[in-house]
Amino acid sequence: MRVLVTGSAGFIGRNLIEYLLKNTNWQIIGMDISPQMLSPEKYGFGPNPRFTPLYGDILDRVKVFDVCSSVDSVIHLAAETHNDNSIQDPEKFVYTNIVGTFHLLEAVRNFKLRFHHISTDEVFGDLPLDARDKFRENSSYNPSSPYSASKASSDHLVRAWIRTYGIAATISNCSNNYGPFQDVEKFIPRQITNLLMGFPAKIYGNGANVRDWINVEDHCSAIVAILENGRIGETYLVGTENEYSNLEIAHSLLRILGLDESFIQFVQDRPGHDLRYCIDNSKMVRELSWSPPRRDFTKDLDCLISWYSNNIEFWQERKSHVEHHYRNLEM
Ligand code: TDX
Repeated sequence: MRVLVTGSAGFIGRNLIEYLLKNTNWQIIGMDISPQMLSPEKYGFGPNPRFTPLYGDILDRVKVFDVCSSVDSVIHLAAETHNDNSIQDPEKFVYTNIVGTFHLLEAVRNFKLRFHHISTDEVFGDLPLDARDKFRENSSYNPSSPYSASKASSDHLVRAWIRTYGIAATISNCSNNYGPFQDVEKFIPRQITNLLMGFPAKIYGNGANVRDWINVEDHCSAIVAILENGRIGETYLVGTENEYSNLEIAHSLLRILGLDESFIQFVQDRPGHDLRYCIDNSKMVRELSWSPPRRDFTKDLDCLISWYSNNIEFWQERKSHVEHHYRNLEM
């Protein structure tokens, strides 16, 4: 099988490429807008005859059609993904996440490809902090931020293309991922790199907001399970019911690093900040026998701290840019 992965140089993309090379025999084309990621060496696992990195923007319809003409399947990861950026500058999110997905859907329809759309649990809005509710495949769409609204829109396009044009597509909505290569604008890498540099962890509001954290490798195994055995037209929710508040995570990082409370700084809250996300993954388990390994989250955080301290070249330059931006927002 020849598979196109869009957004291959992003956090989940890089981890997915590595996972696919290890766990399948597929030929993989990775398309991304990051020009420096054209060299396979940059991917951290060296050149591989089964992997071809390509430069390309999903907003370039001609390029999308050209690349899609030579593959059997598409895993669509390319997206603008950071909520805080979407609040400052929503336009890119509308174009990349909605129009970009539209271009891919048209190419998939034209070449009759198998399509898997990667989405987020945020499309369902948020859950109250004090309840045991979870998101399920039939939960109503109720996005809060420009980012989640753009992802919800892209999901609706995929559903419409399935129903109207009969494309062979599936959708997954996943919870918050953690793992190597995540950008330092996101919560866990931001706090790890702050603490490694001697700065405090920056906690929005009172830190009570809860996320359901999944190891990115488990997300990758779920994607393969859906692509191989998922029912066409279906949506699958992916998560591991690993709920922590932001403050709990910050405290775990402090404990691992042997730092005290003075390394926590509460800052201005995110406008419209979603309270809690949590996924009911029983459809994945029941239908696809998906069973991620049991993980020790504290141990995983410890490994991640080691990864960021051993891979400073991955984040150092980007960190000053990101923190400059956050300073302007007082966050
Ligand atoms: O410095 C911070 N301090 C802080 O308290 C940052 C960057 C975040 N936060 C909070 C906001 C959230 O409650 O931490 C939580 C996680 O924040 P993000 O890493 O920005 O993720 P989130 O907003 O939950 O969205 C994520 O999950 C769904 C991803 O960014 C999305 O791409 C994914 O689709």
